[in-house]
Amino acid sequence: MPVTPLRPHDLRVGDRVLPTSTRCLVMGVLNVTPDSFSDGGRYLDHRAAVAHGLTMVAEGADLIDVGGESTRPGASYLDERTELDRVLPVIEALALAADVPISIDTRKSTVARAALAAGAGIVNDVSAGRDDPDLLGVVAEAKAPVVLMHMRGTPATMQDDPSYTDVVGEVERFLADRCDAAEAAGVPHDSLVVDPGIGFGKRDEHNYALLDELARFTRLGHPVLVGTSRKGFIGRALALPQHERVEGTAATVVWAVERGARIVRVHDVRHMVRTVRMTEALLHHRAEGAGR
Ligand code: PMM
Repeated sequence: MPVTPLRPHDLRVGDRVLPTSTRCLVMGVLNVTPDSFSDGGRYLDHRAAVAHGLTMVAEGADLIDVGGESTRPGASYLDERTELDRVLPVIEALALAADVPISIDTRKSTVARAALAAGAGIVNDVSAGRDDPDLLGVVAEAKAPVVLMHMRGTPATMQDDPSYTDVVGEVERFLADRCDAAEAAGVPHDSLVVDPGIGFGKRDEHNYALLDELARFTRLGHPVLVGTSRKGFIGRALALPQHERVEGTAATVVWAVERGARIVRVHDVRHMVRTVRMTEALLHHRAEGAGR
């Protein structure tokens, strides 16, 4: 039997309310790494990163996710100073110029703390508070929402032969446990977001199973965030390189929204805003027609 998605709570970010109870938000990805924003030299171009963030806002992004550490499969650990140098100038500038909340994609409490002080309003931790035991306390103190994502291992090791006996059940239990840990650290129930972590310690069959049963994660009572954008399983399905995965990404976004996703983390904001809105128009009419 298909599970009907449950309506989650909204998210309060400072004095703003993100309406996750009523629609799916689009989170624009801003990876501030040398392979994204440099002129080919060693130095990052922070201005180009800020400009790209503002373009995504103009294209309809509801929030911008700034990250300095690559979490791609096989990526190694980044030192704190380098991560701070990458993200802080961009967060400071965007917090002043953009009228949407900014999230910081980090596993480190020190980076989270500095980013929140610089104007970020949300913390996105792909380790769900496991890598750094202080991170959830920093989030609680700042009264900020936090994204708790499932990952098997670390980015350096996660694709070394991942296996599960019941991937959906295991990810569900993991997320329930991490939600309990966050609440025990003082983060309120209504500040939590859960994410099954597509591509993080998963084979293609695991990614497909998680997307198929995505609605189950809405039973945890929080907005579900999904990050499929341009990921490897789309490349393998279509035999296309990263920059040609926009249509494949759109198909996964339609699928995820129909199964209750309330935040999609995407690179191609203009296209995915339209994809989400059209999917929601279809869902709205289905709901209206239900009584016919
Ligand atoms: N994926 C990436 C990085 N951060 N955060 C969350 N919450 N969910 C994700 O799926 C996620 C993430 C890796 O993707 P990228 O390298 O294209 O940014």
